[in-house]
Amino acid sequence: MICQNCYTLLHQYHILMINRLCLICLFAFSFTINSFAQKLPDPIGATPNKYQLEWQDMEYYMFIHFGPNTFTDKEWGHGDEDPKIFNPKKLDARQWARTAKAAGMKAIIITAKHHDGFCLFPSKYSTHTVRESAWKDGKGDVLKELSAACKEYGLKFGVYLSPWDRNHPDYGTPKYNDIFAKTLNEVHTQYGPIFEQWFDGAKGENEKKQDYDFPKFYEVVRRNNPQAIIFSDIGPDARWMGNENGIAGETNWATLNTDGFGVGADAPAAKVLNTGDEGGKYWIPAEVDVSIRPGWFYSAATDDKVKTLKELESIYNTSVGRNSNLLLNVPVNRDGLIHPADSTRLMELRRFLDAAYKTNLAKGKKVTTAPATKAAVTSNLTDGNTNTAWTIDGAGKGVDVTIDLGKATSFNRIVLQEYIKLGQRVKRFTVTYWDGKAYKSLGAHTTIGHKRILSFPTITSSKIKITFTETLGTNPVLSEIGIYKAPEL
Ligand code: FUL
Ligand code: CA
Repeated sequence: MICQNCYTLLHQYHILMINRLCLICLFAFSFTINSFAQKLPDPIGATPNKYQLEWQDMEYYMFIHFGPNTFTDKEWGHGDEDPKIFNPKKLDARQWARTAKAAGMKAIIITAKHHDGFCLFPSKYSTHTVRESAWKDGKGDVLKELSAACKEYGLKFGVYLSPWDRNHPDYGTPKYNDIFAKTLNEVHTQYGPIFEQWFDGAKGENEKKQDYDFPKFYEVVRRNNPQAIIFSDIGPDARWMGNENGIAGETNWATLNTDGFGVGADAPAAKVLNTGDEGGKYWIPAEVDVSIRPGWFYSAATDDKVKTLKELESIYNTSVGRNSNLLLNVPVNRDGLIHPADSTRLMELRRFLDAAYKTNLAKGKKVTTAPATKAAVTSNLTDGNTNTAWTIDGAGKGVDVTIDLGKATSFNRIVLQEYIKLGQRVKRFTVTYWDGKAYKSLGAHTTIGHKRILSFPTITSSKIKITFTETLGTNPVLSEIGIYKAPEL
């Protein structure tokens, strides 16, 4: 027999011992983990904030140009078009969202207001909107329908608004900045959450002068949607990459010096936007905006000019594969639908990308480095997890990373990713492959950043070696290396 008091004491003693044991186990366990864990260097220079990090992981999303231009076959409306012409009788925003989702895109950004001033929502600050159009007897609201459709399909929603406005009577007067800020505020309070605010820097020649109050505009966005990435020629969160052909610089730094520069005519040279600034003061990664057709707006005349799968894959490589996000424009037609010519091509691209990147031939394969690093750490390079990284202590003075595929293997793509949370470092690297007798060149390359895709004709080899010849500050910090065999096009 044991009395109740003794029993309770004994019981408490047991719990105490169990807790102790657990603590000891936990300590031993974390020690084991820590001894394998990679010690990572301090960040270098400008680094992404958490919203930029999430945004860079999105990689690929849809742009939609839609408005009176769709009904007039114009690219730049004059702002004097009769709003009644806007009448997309079969408009189905769910079809757009369904298409984007099936295409593997992560979001949709729509032209809430293009240069002609027409608002795809019934703005209180304009008389040139869907409310004045023939569509749904003026009761329609494209932003409302699209933001709901995006939520339904698990896509993020973003908006393009052109500061340049060829319709608004106050454009060119100090009053306009306030009007534009209020218009923005309507969009950001009624249709959020908004993941990206796209500010277009374009403006025609010999147009009314207007000094934009961008700090005021940014404040509206930050106040209502603090997570939103603000895009313009120079950021502050994401930048234009200098052309509309889908081709980011082969060298592309996510860092840029923007002090003293502005949007539009005051922006840095297109060449600079294309490559970023090595060691630049701010983290402002590039976004590649390009249209699937020759124009930004739909025209029946371009139904047979939708970019080919080969062209789209090339754009994917020169955007996502060059440290940029890809914002692919798919213009909606006069019915208010995505045309089958475009959606067919989007699905072809999806199927291609899925096939190409389904199997990482390097996954779990043996990686060795010179100088040597612990096997437990090099495995971080091929574990399929971008949150685990590899590096070598010390300044970047030539590091080799060799992936042994174990047997002769055919491949035509190599994908490299830097652990950009700690900044962008890689400046130069070369790739070689073992042909059975010697290492042969797969070229000399420059930056990596979030993602770099190297595309080359299929080779068969059992080993590839990547030599980092120049990095900023310390040795490279990489999160993943992938080797793939894409279908031939
Ligand atoms: C440009 C505009 O002028 C085009 O019409 C289009 O909207 C494109 C995305 O940006 O600056
Ligand atoms: Ca990893």
